[in-house]
Amino acid sequence: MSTSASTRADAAELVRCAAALILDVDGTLAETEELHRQAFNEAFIRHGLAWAWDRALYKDLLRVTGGKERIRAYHERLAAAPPLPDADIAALHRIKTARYAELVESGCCPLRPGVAALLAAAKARGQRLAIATTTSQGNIDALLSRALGRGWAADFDAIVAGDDVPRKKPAPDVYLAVLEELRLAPLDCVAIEDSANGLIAARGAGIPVLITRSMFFRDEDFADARAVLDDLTELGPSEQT
Ligand code: XBP
Ligand code: MG
Repeated sequence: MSTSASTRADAAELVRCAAALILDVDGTLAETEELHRQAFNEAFIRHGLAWAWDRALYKDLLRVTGGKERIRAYHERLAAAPPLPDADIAALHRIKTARYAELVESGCCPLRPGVAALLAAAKARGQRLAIATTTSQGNIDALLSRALGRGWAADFDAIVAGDDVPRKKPAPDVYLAVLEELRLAPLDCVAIEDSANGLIAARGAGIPVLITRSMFFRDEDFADARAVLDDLTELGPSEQT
């Protein structure tokens, strides 16, 4: 998809004028979903389940945010499956999370193009940074410690994960919690997202949204976003210093 010069300019202006950038993680900072998928599949094998999520199925399952919720939703689709108690889902998800951390720590999942430059430019401009994600605090730390170094969290004023709030995206809870921690109004911020569920969550909190299209969500409906880019390098040279 080719992004027009005016969309790129609008996106750059939106980012430059914000007091805070609130960043999604999966799909936005890095293309992590393939690693999540691999970790789910390895957890199923280790748990003795003959389940295998291929890319097409996973794309569909990604409509359900949250790993535990996604496992539950898949199980409910299977007509004659034996019961799967919550404790089994929690155990499966623990195996998945441990495997995901190993995969991320191997260094195979770099930040997406333009992300490091955007973080550096925001810091240089004195903008505040925050994270609003569905995944866990442990997964955020595994990814960003590898990508940005152990002290990465010092640059972020709020880090809110899915299990920190009552409802995961597309509910606005993570974004509302971030706004409260930052003590900023929604229109003073920009949310950077890659999915329709993330867009709905941020818009539900009243925050303007910049979309960076990711592998699994390229063709979603982003009509409610202020701007849609292919990746964050399209913000232009001021973000690339
Ligand atoms: C990301 C997710 C997450 C990951 C898995 O959504 O939906 O569920 O796929 O994470 P978003 P966990 O990028 O919109 O925040 O297994 O840790 O839940
Ligand atoms: Mg995402």
